[in-house]
Amino acid sequence: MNRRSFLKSLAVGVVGLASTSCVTTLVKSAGKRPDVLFIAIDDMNDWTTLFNPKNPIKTPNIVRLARRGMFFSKAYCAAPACNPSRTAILTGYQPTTSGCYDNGDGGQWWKKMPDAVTLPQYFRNHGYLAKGAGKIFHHGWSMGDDPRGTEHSWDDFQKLVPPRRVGKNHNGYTSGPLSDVEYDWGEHEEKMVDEDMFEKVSSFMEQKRDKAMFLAAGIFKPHLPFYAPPEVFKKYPFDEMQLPPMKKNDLDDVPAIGREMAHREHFIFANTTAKPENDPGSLKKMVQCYQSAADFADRMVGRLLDKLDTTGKTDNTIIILWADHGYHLGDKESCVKFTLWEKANHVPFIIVAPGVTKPGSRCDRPVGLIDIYPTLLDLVGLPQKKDVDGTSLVPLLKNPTQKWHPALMTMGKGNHAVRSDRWRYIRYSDGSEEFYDHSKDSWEWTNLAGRPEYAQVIAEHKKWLPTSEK
Ligand SMILES: [Ca+2]
Repeated sequence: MNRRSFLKSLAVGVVGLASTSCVTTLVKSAGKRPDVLFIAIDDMNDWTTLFNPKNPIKTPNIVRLARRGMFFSKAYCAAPACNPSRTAILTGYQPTTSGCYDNGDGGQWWKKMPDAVTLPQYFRNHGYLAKGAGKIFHHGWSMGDDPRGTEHSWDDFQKLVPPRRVGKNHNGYTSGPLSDVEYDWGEHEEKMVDEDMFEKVSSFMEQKRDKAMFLAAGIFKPHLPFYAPPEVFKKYPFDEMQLPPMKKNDLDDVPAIGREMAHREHFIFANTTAKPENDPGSLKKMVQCYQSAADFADRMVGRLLDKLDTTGKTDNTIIILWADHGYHLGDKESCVKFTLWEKANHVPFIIVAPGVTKPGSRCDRPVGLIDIYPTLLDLVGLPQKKDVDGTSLVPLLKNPTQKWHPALMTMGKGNHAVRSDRWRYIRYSDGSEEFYDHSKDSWEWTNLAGRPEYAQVIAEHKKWLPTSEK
């Protein structure tokens, strides 16, 4: 039995057919199938007030959304990079199934799976309109659109180019990679591209239609360049700012492949930590700009919700919000994603399903964004697509404390992390390992792999590693 069929048998065994009744209620009471508002955020980590009111990044609008439905406090991407994470969500296949592991040429999913039926495409095939704008698919090849062409996934889609600064960078670097606009950060006085996204999505909401709609809103922030309008920065006074805790020699107990992952694009960490704190190019300044860019993304979520509420369709709209992966902000000597640690993989994830989710509910079971595809089909009452890797989360929407399986993350072939309620187990392609106890080590400072007292619990986690990889 491969991992996929094992997961399926487990899901059926554990959850039975518990989901059927609530879904039927939703569909029937609606009179027609519900709309879906699908909100994607780029590179937003868990250092926000959604996870803890004491966290420094203020996300009141995402908190407001969570109050309407269920917040998954332990949600994980399939892969900590834009393209493989989004490919997994939108095709339903883990990187180990699709062979799409990274943002490079090998991640061109449409070459490996030209006939993949994407999530919006599946909705269209079943009578929905599918529209969207901004970064839904990875922006690199297609500006957020289906790289095979709009017509494969959408009735209408607005491609958008991430923000570009004309003229001098704000971070003060005049040479080297950090002088490239893609790595810039600072106050941005021009219109943000996410405002164009919002305007387009708003216009889609206003259009008259007979069919139910799958509507995708792809927010580019907080992804680099870390830009936000000046007024947002006022919420994050530089003198009151904190940096993530950083343990000296944190990587000493990390295997070589883990250190290599942490040091991908190491020039950001190396350059920013060499600058004095009050320099525009310092780590502290960069983190302030990330916070502001994440705050700006939250404002976009607020505008989308307010707009939806004006249409009168909120009660018949499933809202799903996710970020494609997390982000390191100097912790683990890293200022990017691309690692198998908690900070690069732990993401905001909320589902609001009228008639199914209880307002203000919370699920603490580890779940994967790979589960979005079957979950949405389940919620709107469409037939399941049988070959996808995830399992519907509707049973957890009904009973958030029920038994569930761990979440799986992959960074490059052969490198995986398994996250259970309490533990994170990492195994790299050379067989080296890490193991962390989240009940007392949320920043993953102490690698427990190799200690005999954990051998049995590590063995339990190993069972969830993929048994075959494309
Ligand atoms: Ca991303």
